[in-house]
Amino acid sequence: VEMEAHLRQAIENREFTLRYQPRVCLATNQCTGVEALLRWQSPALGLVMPSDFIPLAEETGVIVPLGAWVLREACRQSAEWLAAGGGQIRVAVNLSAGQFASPDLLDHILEALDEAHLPGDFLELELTESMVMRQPEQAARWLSSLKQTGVRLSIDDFGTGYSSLAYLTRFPIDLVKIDRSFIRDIPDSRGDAQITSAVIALGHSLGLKVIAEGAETQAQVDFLCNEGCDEVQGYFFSRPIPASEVGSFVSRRQ
Ligand code: G
Ligand code: G
Ligand code: MN
Ligand code: NA
Repeated sequence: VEMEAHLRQAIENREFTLRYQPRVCLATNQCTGVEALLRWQSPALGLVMPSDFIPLAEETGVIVPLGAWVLREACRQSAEWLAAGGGQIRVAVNLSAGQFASPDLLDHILEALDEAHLPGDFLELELTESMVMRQPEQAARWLSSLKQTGVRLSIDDFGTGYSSLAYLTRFPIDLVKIDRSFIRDIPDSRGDAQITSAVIALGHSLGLKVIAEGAETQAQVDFLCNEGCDEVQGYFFSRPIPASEVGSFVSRRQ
């Protein structure tokens, strides 16, 4: 109960910040984008990680205004990088189920892009399989409306959910992100290596870009590179970093 009260106040009190984790293209070695990851610096509770407050934000409905703030802040920041001439990097924002179910989502996206004067294709929305598979017909309509704003759509944590493959062709998805649980034990785990190779091939055969999450070692990156994975996001390249450090990460790789 106490945490809920803090959470409600926290948006107004500007206690949230975003960290950005770079993604690297394996073919060019360049940074193609970053994923925005929310942090709550609470005066009362200290630094709170999303796993400790997103579920509560979902339960209480705070996720809708909080998610709107994340969209606005990520778009504002992305437009700033663009204006600074730091290269064409896209910002990816995680959506949660409560936001995806909210009729206000489309307006929040349009407002965030508009306010930042950011073209839609610099924003990517990360969805999960379970979010879209709960009501597939409705999700299909909703996703095509979102798509018309020019944003990219990706499936996060791919392989951990329903893994119904039908939706990959029925929905206007641009990318899949292989969940880091599959990457962790490659190349040693033959099973995980085979799954990863199969997801890369499947994604490509459907015309999707494939991103691997959570690569921490050179051996993992080498394996992914050999398998033709498009991009990697993981500690091997960078942990999530403050906005102020993104420019130099990007320029070091140009
Ligand atoms: O770095 P990490 O602990 O940030 O993130 C943990 C999880 O929290 C991730 O799986 C991510 O999906 C989720 N998360 C991070 N930022 C956001 C956000 O802005 N919105 C939502 N809905 N989830 C987020
Ligand atoms: O949205 P998603 O569930 O994919 O969130 C990404 C999460 O994965 C964040 O918590 C982020 O900090 C974490 N992460 C990103 N790269 C790595 C990595 O290389 N290793 C580990 N252990 N975690 C990672
Ligand atoms: Mn994500
Ligand atoms: Na993930």
